[in-house]
Amino acid sequence: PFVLNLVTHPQFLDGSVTTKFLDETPELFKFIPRLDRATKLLAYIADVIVNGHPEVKGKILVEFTAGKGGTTTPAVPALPPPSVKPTNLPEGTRDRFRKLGAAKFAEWVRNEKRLLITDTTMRDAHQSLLATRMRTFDMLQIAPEYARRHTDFFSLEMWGGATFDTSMRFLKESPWDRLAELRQRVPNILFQMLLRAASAVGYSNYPDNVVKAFVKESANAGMDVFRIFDACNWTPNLRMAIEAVRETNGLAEAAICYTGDILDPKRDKYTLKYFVDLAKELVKFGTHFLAIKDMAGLLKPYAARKLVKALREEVGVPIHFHTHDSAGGQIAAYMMAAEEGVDIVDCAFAPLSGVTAQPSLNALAEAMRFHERDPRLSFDDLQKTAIYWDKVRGAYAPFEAGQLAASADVYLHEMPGGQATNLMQQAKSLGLADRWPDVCRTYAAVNQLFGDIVKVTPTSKVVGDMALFMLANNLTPQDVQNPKKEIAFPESVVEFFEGKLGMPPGGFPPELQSRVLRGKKPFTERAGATLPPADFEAARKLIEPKILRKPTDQDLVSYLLYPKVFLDFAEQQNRYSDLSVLPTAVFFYGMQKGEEISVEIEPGKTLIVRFLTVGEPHDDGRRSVGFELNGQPREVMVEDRS
Ligand code: BTN
Ligand code: 3PY
Ligand code: ZN
Repeated sequence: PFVLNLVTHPQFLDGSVTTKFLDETPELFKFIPRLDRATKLLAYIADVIVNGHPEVKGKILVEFTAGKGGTTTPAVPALPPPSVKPTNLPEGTRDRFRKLGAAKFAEWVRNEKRLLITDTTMRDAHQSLLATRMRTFDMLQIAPEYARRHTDFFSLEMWGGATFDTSMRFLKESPWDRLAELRQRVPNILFQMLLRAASAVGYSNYPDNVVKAFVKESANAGMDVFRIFDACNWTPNLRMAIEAVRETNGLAEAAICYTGDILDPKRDKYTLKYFVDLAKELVKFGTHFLAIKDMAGLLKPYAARKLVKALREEVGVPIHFHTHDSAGGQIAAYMMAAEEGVDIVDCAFAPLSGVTAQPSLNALAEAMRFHERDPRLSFDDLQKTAIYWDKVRGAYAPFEAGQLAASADVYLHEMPGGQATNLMQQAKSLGLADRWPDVCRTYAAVNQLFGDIVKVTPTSKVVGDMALFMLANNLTPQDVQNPKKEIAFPESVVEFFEGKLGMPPGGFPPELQSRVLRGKKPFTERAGATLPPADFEAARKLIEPKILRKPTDQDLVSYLLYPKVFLDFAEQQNRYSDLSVLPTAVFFYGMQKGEEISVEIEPGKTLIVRFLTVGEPHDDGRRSVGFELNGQPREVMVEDRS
């Protein structure tokens, strides 16, 4: 069943093929087998069985239980319930928002006595603890339970930030499908995402029309609350993004990114006044809600009290406080903030909470019980969901950060919680894994070299890249400043000093800037307004033959944000079909001999897959892998690259 790509090519079909076409369209000769989904999935599973998954190679699932046929089966959570449209669900915040509209809904939030809670488990928590590797599969299983049990939550943060590219890059699954599938199962609770202002969900500023298209597609796909931050707290970028969200029917929640220490009289760059003035600007730009984004967990309890009190006096919109528990004391910050009238706080379910992630939702709900701001969440309901997440975490052991406990070190390096595990993976890939303490120290030194900046994606990545670069090349801070030393700065560092990520408070340190730029002219205005707008129609034509189907608007946006990541992902999708339907243990570890799984490839269409055996290598280096598919024997040939 191999079909020559030419005859299915859109330009062939519409008759616009010329002889030059063959030369200009090399993808015609990448033969993607036209197979059915079952065969494609078996090919994937067989490949992982023979070669292992590159990301977890050498690791096996620790926990095994006795399985069928006297063999062992990985202890994976139960299969998802059939995807039926939920009915008779309790009313949640999304229903209320839709009924009231943005202004009245914000008023309702302001008038709530209860401290409201956002659950970050499906975004920030796994980004911060498991290098962003949580798969859609594990979210979908519990999603219907959320729609029934957790309708008192303010929102679920389940999208955006680093989860957009990593889902395609590492998990080979579509972020858009994740959003749609979750939306279908949870129609009643607000969904929330993290939007990096002019960087959308990327690592550098994009032309405005790309950011606008991304926001529009996200809102169309069911996103409600857009938490918008700029990595330099730069208001022109924040304003553009707030306006983009206000053009949709979503809620804009612009953020002040907290850094420094407002209680420390010696740190006078990021003062209480700085943050309050910034917040007032955001309200002027029309943000519906205000977020305090404490991405590194530096807003200590008494500082939180002081900041929330001051903001409460100066701004009328609801205030939503986000922190990371890296040092271990942040539940106290939430309680202080609650006393001063903060409206909403971000927590993660206990099994995915603490350390570089958010404070524990289960703990906070109990800490506040019987207080006048008691969130009034059912203990039992919270425990049931916690038990589920506890099982899920086990399958991701290879992605654990390595930081087992909270550490006050964060007050020195100020690294965002969402960056820690990802930077650790980056360090590992450069062979610097055992030098983690040096990575942290160098990270702090780079921050000083750069003028004490706000460190959050993408500026935090610039600092991280520079720190790894210095370690890999044995460069000291003195070397970096030494005009006699020739240094080829990493690309991201050059972009930062060009002003392509916005303007840091107080500007760039001039000497280092000219050293990095070597005569290159920095941006004097917003990069997004200066860059040539993306040509959507040209991009559409370009990618259609590469992805072998008509691009959707979502495809187009993915491509414009991440050209290579998207095309690689589309290729994998054509080769293996939608891999998000596989249980996580199977996706990463393959199957055990004799193990049987059922895979729902679409509602009502289920495959029963049983793995039998792997054959000896043939002369051509391939092995045959034997399965039973819905009771029928099936054999798959796989190249042994192990
Ligand atoms: C990566 O690219 O590092 C992770 C992607 C996973 C690739 C899977 S693993 C099994 C199968 N065989 C391949 O060569 N690619 C896919
Ligand atoms: C992200 O941008 O992904 C973040 O989590 C920043 O805190
Ligand atoms: Zn965060």
